[in-house]
Amino acid sequence: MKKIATILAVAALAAVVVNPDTSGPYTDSHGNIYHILPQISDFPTVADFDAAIGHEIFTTRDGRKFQIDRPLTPSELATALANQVVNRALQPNPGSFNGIAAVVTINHPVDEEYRGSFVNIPSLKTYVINEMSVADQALYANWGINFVSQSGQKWDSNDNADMGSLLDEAYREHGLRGKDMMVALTADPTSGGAIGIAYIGLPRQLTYKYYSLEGEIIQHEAGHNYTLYHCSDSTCIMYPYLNGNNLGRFHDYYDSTAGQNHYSVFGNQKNRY
Ligand SMILES: [Ca+2]
Ligand SMILES: [Ca+2]
Ligand SMILES: [Ca+2]
Ligand SMILES: [Zn+2]
Ligand SMILES: [Zn+2]
Repeated sequence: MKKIATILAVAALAAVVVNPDTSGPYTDSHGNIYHILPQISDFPTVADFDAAIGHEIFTTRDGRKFQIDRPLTPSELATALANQVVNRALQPNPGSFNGIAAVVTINHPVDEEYRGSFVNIPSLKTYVINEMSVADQALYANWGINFVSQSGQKWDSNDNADMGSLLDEAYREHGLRGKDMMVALTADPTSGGAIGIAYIGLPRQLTYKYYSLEGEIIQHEAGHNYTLYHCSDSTCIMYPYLNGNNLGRFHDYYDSTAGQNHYSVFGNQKNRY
């Protein structure tokens, strides 16, 4: 009996040994297990990646769910940047906001690489506050959700971690700090494979330094924070990748890919945080 107990104890110990640089292994909706998250370079074409991964829901070893928000191809990026100025000016869509605002206070852990892309902290603050105003403009107009950046910290991000682990690290080391939501910012060079990540239905997200598109990415991640999944509508901000025309747009019909009407789900979830 003693020998069996020892073997069981060893087995139990092996089960809890995890790689600190990843929040995986990750499980997809088919039960497939990933020790490293899939990237575009794992597939013959970007279209193949989108077909296999664009709408997939992954679960971390701690049971948190997310989808992969992939980087843009060079031509997609050019389109997104070319359309950005116009679309930022055009948002938001007219909405049904009844005048009662839900203030959602935000804490920002900002990693060393992100900080390093600014000449000083005041210019960083100005940039982040502007991107947050881009991110919540349509949310405010439609549902009265007002993101208010209230605090930030210097975060030292693990240079070897994957995106889920980076999000977890920011939350573990800084977290909400008494605010309603964490919007962490990173420019870590080794985190690859995504331009943002948010856990579905939890008030925490991580957005990457990605040209000047953080406002668009933060809005998409906020959709995930408010329980939205990726849809099949390329004009919607919850499409699996940014197309540059979709800032402020949440589709308002039932989509079987997402299993949601984004507009009505957001309306139902507007007081979530
Ligand atoms: Ca705001
Ligand atoms: Ca750290
Ligand atoms: Ca780092
Ligand atoms: Zn997404
Ligand atoms: Zn949508």
